[in-house]
Amino acid sequence: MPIHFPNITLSAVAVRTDQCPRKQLPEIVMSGRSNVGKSSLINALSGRRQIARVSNTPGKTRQILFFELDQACYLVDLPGYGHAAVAREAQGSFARLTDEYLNSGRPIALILLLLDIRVGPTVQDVQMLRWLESSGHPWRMVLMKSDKLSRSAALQRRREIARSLDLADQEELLVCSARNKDGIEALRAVIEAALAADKAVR
Ligand SMILES: Nc1nc2c(ncn2[C@@H]2O[C@H](COP(=O)(O)OP(=O)(O)OP(=O)(O)O)[C@@H](O)[C@H]2O)c(=O)[nH]1
Ligand SMILES: [Mg+2]
Repeated sequence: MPIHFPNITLSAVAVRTDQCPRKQLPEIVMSGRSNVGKSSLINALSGRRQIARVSNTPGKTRQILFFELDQACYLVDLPGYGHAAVAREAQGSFARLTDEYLNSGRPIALILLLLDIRVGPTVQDVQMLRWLESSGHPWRMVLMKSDKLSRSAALQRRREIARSLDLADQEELLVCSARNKDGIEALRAVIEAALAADKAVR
């Protein structure tokens, strides 16, 4: 069934995993470095300008936010990791929350790992990627802020990033922009496919 993406509401805010929603819906998870555009991507997917809070201040999202999407799934906005401007101590507590969430047996249908297409993978992105590969969860990498590059430069960066991470199929890396909406329709289709696949295995 196609998802009506504008039908989105914030339904839970968790600072501890026992505050995650009780309702069992498949979860589509946004992960990645602070400031990479996780909250912006939720806004772009839904076409709602400010459903998720966006800011120029890194470390804006400090809790796990659950957005219920069209009664079909939750879009999960994780706190970003690894920005120098966020105090180390605070980073530790977000990282713990994220770890607990990812390891608490939630019904995860897809994890999106967002990278800045210009910056490429950081040490923590590589750690996250290796964890994803061993986790058994379906995942996709999303190269954000493509509006900052020409189309040909974006595709060149995609090749370089795929090669540097030993990812065989560079076509699997989605090129996206929350600003000019490049790749957003393709990502909606990826989410719908992940939900269909999830339904088939549960
Ligand atoms: N040019 C451009 N800017 C973007 C894009 N996506 C996000 N931004 C900007 O990047 C900054 C951070 O965006 P957020 O969506 O708050 O990033 P986040 O990953 O949620 O950050 P945390 O909540 O700190 O983890 C904001 O200034 C956004 O406007 C994009 O696709 N293109
Ligand atoms: Mg955020």
